[in-house]
Amino acid sequence: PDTQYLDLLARVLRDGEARGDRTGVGTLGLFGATLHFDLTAGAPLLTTKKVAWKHAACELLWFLSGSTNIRPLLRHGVRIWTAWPLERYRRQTGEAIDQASFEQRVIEDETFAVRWGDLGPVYGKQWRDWVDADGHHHDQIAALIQGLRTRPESRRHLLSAWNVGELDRMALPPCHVSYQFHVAGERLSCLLYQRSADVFLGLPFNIFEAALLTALLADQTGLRPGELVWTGGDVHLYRNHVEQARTQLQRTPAAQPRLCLRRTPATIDGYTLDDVAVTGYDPHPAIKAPIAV
Ligand code: THF
Repeated sequence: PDTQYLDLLARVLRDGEARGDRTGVGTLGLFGATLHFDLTAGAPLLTTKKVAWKHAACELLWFLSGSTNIRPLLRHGVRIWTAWPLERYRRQTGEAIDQASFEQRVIEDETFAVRWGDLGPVYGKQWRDWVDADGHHHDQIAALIQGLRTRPESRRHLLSAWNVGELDRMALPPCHVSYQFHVAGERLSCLLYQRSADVFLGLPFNIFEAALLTALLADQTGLRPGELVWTGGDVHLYRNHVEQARTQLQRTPAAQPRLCLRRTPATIDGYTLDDVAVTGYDPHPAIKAPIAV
């Protein structure tokens, strides 16, 4: 998996167009890229830098739980979504609180968490409880599993987070916009369309999580993971990640790890972090990089 990723990273560095962006950091970017990962060969988890795969798995299970509040993530020590609520808190209260104190308050004070820890109707809400114009509630994940079981040949196995009428209430409009699944024989494949990809920080997480989602759905439907096709729209490297990217590009990939599930619960809601296992993961050291908000 590293080779495909590193090729893309190198291409962004070489051909990427310098652009300004919403965050003010500046990026090198290109438009349109596709990567293919053979899930039968193992987990698409990078070895050229250590990826916090447990944090990524935690985020995916959090999406599946339907939550849109950072509190459950923080309880697991996952801080990847704190930046957005923290910025809003500082802006609206004028208080110069540091990240750790803000996170502590979200963890300890439920009222505070409800008021300040929510991201609006982001992934979890749209995946599990999309409300339509008639007030009907749609659980896309339940429908997806039902569809995979009863009509595997369908071309409509879709999961979408792009709820147009609710975009302005989201802390951030969805980056991984849609997932399409495809059954061929006993194999379940996934095509993820991502409108915007932070190649250095977000993409390694996004790829692993799509593979995990595919593994969970396959586990629930008696199938086995096949292929992951990833397509990015605006694929960019933040200016302040360029040195880190060069460091990573000099590294030699190690053996590909494997992803397995320790247990098959009765429903998709039964998985916990302990059920997700990655074996044979012996990566190069982590490479730190700041997140653009
Ligand atoms: N915004 C931006 N600018 N980039 C993103 O990747 C991104 N996301 C999510 C929403 N907005 C985004 C948030 N996902 C990390 C990883 C994923 C994120 C945000 C941050 C991160 O900092 N990773 C570090 C540390 C991980 C850890 O230890 O928990 C890393 O080194 O991988 C893309 O979906």
